[in-house]
Amino acid sequence: MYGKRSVKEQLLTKIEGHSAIIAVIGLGYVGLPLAVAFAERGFPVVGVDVDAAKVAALNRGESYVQDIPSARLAGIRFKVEGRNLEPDTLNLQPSTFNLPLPGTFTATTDYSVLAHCDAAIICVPTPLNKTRDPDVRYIIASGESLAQHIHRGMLVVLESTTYPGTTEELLRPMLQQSGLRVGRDFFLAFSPERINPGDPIYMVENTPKVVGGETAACRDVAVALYAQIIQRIVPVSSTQTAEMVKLLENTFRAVNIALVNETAIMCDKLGIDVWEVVEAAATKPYGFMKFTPGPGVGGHCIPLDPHYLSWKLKTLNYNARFIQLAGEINSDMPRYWVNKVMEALNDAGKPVRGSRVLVLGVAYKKDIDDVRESPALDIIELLQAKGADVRYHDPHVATLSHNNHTLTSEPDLDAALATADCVMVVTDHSSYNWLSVRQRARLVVDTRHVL
Ligand code: SAJ
Repeated sequence: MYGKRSVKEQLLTKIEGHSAIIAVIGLGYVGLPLAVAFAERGFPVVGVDVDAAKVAALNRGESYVQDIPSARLAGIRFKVEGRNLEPDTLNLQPSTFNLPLPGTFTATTDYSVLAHCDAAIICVPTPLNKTRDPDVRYIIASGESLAQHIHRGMLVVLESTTYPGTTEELLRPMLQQSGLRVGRDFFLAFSPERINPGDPIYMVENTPKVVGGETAACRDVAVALYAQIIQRIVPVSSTQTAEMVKLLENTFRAVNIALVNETAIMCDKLGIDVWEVVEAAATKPYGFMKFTPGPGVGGHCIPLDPHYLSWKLKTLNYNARFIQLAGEINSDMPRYWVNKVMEALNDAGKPVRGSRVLVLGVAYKKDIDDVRESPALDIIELLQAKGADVRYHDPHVATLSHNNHTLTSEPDLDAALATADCVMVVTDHSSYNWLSVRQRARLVVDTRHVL
C-alpha cells in the first residue's frame, strides 16, 4: 500500500486537521454540549434529531439545554459565505444541504446528511420500558439510519448508557449489512457519557473520557477524535469494557444511596439521628464516601442504568443481587416517608384522609426542573391513594401531570404553608427560605434534613 494511505490514516488526517465533518445524533443534555465542543474546536458539526422543534430552535440560535446558553450557539452559527442563513434554508434536502463550514454547527432532522459525515456520535435516550427492561429502540433507530448512509472511512461511536454487548451484538451487525468491514472500512466504538447537568466544575472538556473500540483501529480513531476536545482519554480494551465502566459508575451510586437509605431506617428504629452519623462518618479522610438519605432516587440515570446491567446478567442466568436490593430499598423510600406523614398527622389527632399535605419540591434533585422518576411522584400518588388533599410547590416546576392527574404549583407559598395540615420537604431547592417554612408550617416532615 506504499503511497496509498489506508482508510484509517485518511480519517485520522481529517480528524487531526479538524476538517472531519462530525454528526451528533440526539441533541439533548448529552449531545448538544458535545456538538458545541467540537464546533468550538473548529470542526464542521451537524446535529441530527427527530424533534423538528429542537432543530428549528437550535438553527435560530436558541438553546434548550441549561448548560449551553444561547450565546454559545451564536458563536458557532452556521454561516455560508460569511452570512447567517435563515433557519428554514438550513433544512434543505441533503443534495442541496449546505454542509456546515469548519467551526460551525447546524441542526437537521434529515438523517441522510450522515452520508456526508466522517464521524457520527449517537447520544440517544436509553429508558426502561413498562416491565423495567431496557428499551433500546432509539439505538436501533439510529443504527438503521446509519446503516443506510454509512460509507468507507466513517467512525460511529455509541455514547448512550446501555448493557455490555450492545455495540458488538446490536449495532455492529446493523452497520455491517452494508458489506463494509468494521476496523478496515469503517470504525465502531463505545464511549460512555459523563455529562453532569448543572455541574459548574466538570464540563465536556475536563471530564476524562473512557473509549473502547470493536478493534484496535476503531479504538485508535475514536481516541484521536475525542482527544481533539477532551483533556484526558482513557482507552480500554473493548466496547463491552467501556459499556461496563459506565454501569459500574452509576450502580455504585444506586447501591450506596440505598445503603444510606437503609441506614436511615435502621437509625430511626434505634432512635439515632442518621444525619449526625453520616456527617461524623464523613470525617473519615480515606475509605469512605458520603451519601445522604432521601425520599428515594429519581432522574434518568441512577434508577435506570443498573437495570440494564441486571437485565443482561439475567440472560446469563445470574441474579445481580446488589442491584435488585438497591432498587427495592430506594423505590420503597416514598412509602417509608408517607408513613412518617401519617404518623405525624396521627400524633396531631388528624387522619390522613381529608388532611391537606403540601409537598415542597417535586424535581428529582435540587435546583433543577426535571421530574423524571422523581420520588415526589410516588409520594403524591401514595398520599392521594390515602385520601389526602395533596398540594405541591416547586419554583422550577409549574405543572405536574402524572397518571392523568395534573397539579399546579401553589401560587402563594406562604398561604400554602399556613393552610397545610402537614408540610413535606421532598426537594431541597436552594431558593427556599427554610426558616420561613419552619415558622409558617404547623407540622413538617423533612426528608432532606434542611430544617
Ligand atoms: N440521591 C440521594 N442521596 C445521595 C445522592 C443522590 O438520595 O447521596 C438521590 C438524588 O436526590 C436523586 C437521585 O439520587 O433523586 C440521583 O441523584 P444523582 O446525584 O446521582 O444525580 P443524577 O441522577 O443527575 O446523576 C448524574 C449521573 N451522571 C451521569 O450519569 C453522567 C451520575 O453518574 C453522577 O454521579 C451524578 O449526576 C452526580 O454526581 O451529580
